Formats: sequence, structure tokens, C-alpha cells
Amino acid sequence: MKISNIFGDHELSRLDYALVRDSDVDLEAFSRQVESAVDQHGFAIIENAVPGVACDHVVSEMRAYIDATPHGLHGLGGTRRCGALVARSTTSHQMIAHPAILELAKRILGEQRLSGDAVRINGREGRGEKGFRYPWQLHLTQIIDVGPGGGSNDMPHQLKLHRANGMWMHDFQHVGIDPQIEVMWALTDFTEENGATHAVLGSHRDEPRGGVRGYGEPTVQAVMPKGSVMIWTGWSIHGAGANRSDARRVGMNINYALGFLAQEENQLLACPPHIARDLPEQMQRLMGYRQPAAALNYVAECQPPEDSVLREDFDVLVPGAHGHVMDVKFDGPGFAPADDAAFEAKLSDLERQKAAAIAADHLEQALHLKRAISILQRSPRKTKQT
Ligand SMILES: O=C(O)CCC(=O)C(=O)O
Repeated sequence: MKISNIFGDHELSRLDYALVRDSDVDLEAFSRQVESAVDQHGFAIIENAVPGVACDHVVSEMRAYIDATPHGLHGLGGTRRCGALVARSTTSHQMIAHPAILELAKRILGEQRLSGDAVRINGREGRGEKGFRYPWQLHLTQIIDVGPGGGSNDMPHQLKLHRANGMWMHDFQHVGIDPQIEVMWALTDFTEENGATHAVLGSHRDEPRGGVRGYGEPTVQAVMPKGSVMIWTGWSIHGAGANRSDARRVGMNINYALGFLAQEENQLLACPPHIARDLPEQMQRLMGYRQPAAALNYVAECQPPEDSVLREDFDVLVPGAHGHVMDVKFDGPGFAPADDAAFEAKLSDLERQKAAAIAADHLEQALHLKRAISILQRSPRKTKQT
């Protein structure tokens, strides 16, 4: 459907992912088309991005959390919102790491390919040729369940039309940068009646980018079958619609943002190391279990997350938990004494402390000690040989 507003002539473009999945259309060419639609209109829809049954699985994996959440928790009116999807829904991973979405995130965030944007690093400016890209990561994962009556006077949405980039402390609008993209998966069919997301097409091109002109413009709704996904920029004005049907409208909002900004939903807390440890590396990295640039995001003894918190027995309260080799010429005595007798004495002392902690029902303390024992046992005892 074509519309005209103060931002020009626009349409909500729809691209069919079946072209990539079932024929030989190249993923990069497809993503470039989506990117071009987002660039022109601020929004684009990918249909058939995943099979409908995958959406049903996500809803059933999240059902207990959705049902345990009141409408309007945190003042969000007629919507129920549940996050921590990486930890709670394995099926959501195929959407969170959907190849077309990741390609778009790479292009729009990493390479800043939308009009007016550029990557700017150390005085250089460009469009993200290899090695000259911004790091980006997952920013938020959230089921948005708009119940019947959601958006009515009785159950008002408090968010209404807005721009996601309104959330940052810094005013990025004059910087020529897209700090985040938003993605809304239809887990049930999105219809006009049940509150499909409203979009003000072209509003990402307001001047300045965070301007207010777009809020009075007519919206189009993201009517789409389940398994489809709408993508928009952090500058694009949008909002959940009212649900006038008698069924729930269930969407899954997954946002991505630059890796040197704070995450809206803290992924490292929402999916803590003891769960993240068992996930695929791609998912760990998307959440931010990595060092996105230079020293950013290190842990304890300047270690990357994968060499610290993601290791089974890493314990920040245990000296030497880094497990790296010590050199007697430069380093201290290490966690593992070089002398065999001292080593055995330390081991049995830790065992004794652990047994005492268990006997006293100090299970947390016992866990630290268990890890300390494990680290002691695998600690390099280089000092002995040198
Ligand atoms: O649920 C929707 O359709 C949009 C929700 C939204 O824009 C938001 O909460 O930021």
C-alpha cells in the first residue's frame, strides 16, 4: 500500500524470504533489498522468514512466563512483556540469529549503510569496509502480548507512538549514526483489528532525526502473517495498536544496537554465565559474551568473557581462577604451590573447609571452595619446573 505524508511518498515493502530459502536468491542480495526499503521508508517486512510452527514453539516455551505476568507490569498498559528469551526459549534462537536479520544488523549497524550515516573511527570516516566496522550486539528480547482490550481506555498503552532512539542519554540525532534497529516478529497473525504495530513511514528521515513532525502523521499497520518480521530503525516512529479482537496478539521484539552502548535488556544478567555457557558460541557472542572492541568488556584479570565467566569452574572470588601459566621469574607464587607437599596440604585444607561449609549448610561458600579445588587441581605449576 502506497501512502503520502510530510516525508514524501512511501510504502511498507514486503519481501519474501522463501526466495532465499527455496530458490537460489542470494542472502546478501535479498538483505540489500530489505536494507534499501528500510532506507527509503524506515520500515520493511520480511514474510515467510520462519515457519509458523516455530512461532507456536516460541509461544509455548514462553507460555508459563507470559501467564505469570500481569498486564501493565511496569506501567505498560494493556500489554504483557516477558524477556530473557535467549535463556528461556531455545526456538527463539533461530529468529534472534536469523541470517537475514543478522546480515541487516551487520549492514545497518556495523557498516552504517543507511543514507546520511557513516562509521567514524580514529578520525577516519567510511561505510564499514572490512575491519572498519562498529561492533553490534543484542539489545533487547521481549514477547509483547497485547491482550483483548489492550490499548483501550480501560487498559491504555502508555508508550503510544515513539522512537526507540529516544531512550539514549546522548542525543545521537546530529551524529549521522544508526545506534539500533528494531525487529518485530509476528508470533500470531498481526491484523489491523488485533493491534498490528503502527508505523509512520519515512519518519526516520525527519530533520533533525528525533524531530516531532512525524507524530501527527497517519500510520500504516504491519499486517502480516505469523512467521513474518518487520524491521525498522531506531529513528522510525512506531507503536503497538489497540487490540479490538477477542484474541491475543503475540509479537516478539528483538532489537540490536552498537556494542559500545549499554543494552536495554542486560543480556549478561538475563542469561547469566551458568546458562550462557551451554549455548552455541554465536548466541554467546550476540549477547555480548565477548570483547567487542579493544579493552571493552573484560573480566577480572583482563580476560575476555569466554576465557573467564564462560568457563565451567571460573569463580571470581577464587585467586588464580584465570588458570594461566605463572612464570617464577616475574610472577608471584601462584595459586598452586610448586612444592608437592605444600600442594597436597593446600588441597586437603580446601577439602576440609568445603566439608565444614557443607556441614554448616553454607552451600554457596561450599561452591566457591569446590571451584577453588578444581582450579587448584588444574593450575599450571610451572614454578616447580623452572
Ligand atoms: O508491540 C508493538 O507492536 C510495538 C511495541 C513497541 O513499539 C514498544 O514497546 O517499544
